[in-house]
Amino acid sequence: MRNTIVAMAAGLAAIAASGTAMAGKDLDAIKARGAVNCGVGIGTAGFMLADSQGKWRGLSVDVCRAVAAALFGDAEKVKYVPLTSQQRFTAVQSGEVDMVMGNATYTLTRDTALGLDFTGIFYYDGQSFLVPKKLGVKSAKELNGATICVAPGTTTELNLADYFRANKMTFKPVVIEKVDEIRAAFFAGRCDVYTTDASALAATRAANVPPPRTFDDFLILPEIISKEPLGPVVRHGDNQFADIVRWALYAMIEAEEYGINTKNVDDMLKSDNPAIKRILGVTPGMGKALGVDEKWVYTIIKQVGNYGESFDRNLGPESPLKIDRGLNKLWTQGGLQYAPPIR
Ligand SMILES: N[C@@H](CCC(=O)N[C@@H](CS)C(=O)NCC(=O)O)C(=O)O
Repeated sequence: MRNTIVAMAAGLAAIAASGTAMAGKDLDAIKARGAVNCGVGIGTAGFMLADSQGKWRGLSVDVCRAVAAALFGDAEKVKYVPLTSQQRFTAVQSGEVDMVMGNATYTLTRDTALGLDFTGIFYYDGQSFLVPKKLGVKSAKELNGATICVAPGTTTELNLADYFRANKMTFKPVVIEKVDEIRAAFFAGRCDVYTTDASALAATRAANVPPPRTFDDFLILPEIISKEPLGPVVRHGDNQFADIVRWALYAMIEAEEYGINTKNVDDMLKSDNPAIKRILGVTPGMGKALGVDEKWVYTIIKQVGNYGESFDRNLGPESPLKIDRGLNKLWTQGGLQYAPPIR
């Protein structure tokens, strides 16, 4: 017993002296494996979608890639595991995946009772409703008695019940686990309405409408009935891995704030700005504190891009979705995206 205590004290002293974070067993396993196992959705344009070559793309995918860039210097060192809304938290609890980028809403019960940790908010979302225009509905308040398609194990399902109860309306749920089957059911008219996060509705409307119908045959109702702050999820218990996931996302946001992007990151290495020098590891210290290479942010930006670049490419003007930055603008532009300082 006494020896154990002495050994523990020595270990803690060594960690304090080195000034680096303590590696936990999840991080050790990830390093030994040489890749991050990242849980994603089945396929939603702009967030997580495998192209015809099997390459995953999207804003959520880019956060997995940023973590791999920080850890391994290589954004390609990710194994993607497609999961349904029902499977995603069990998969991280059991260790099947190291993290989940499954458009999971950060809530108290998920962050506590499920044994998980949310490490930030990569997209400020809210729940809405998608309807065919021919339904003739302009507001969610006109949905009394509607048949509504919804995924199980989601905040969506709970908010839907709350909203209809609060507005003294009834609905008939059609609960379907796989997102592609939900979309098929909705487009086949098995439900009048599809409800989920507004961003996923925009993706469905832009990328999944079966011809001959088009984007213009559908409408997203104006009501946003909930807060859906979407965050990366890790298992509770390995603080250093959680820190890496947390700061990989913050690095993307911080780089946008400082105007560091994929195209100029090499020139930025010559910047005189002390903050930029710290962020890019020209002035060392940040990498050591996080337990990764000093060039971790440089690598993220070089290989993945900053938050705004990823948003524009996947969800914004350069994508078919054309989603407005809205709440996801930087705080300097009136939005909520705000990274604590890298210092
Ligand atoms: N944000 C909500 C709902 C998120 C959710 O599960 N959505 C699923 C079903 S629409 C999804 O995005 N899946 C994406 C996919 O599988 O591609 C939550 O965390 O419960």
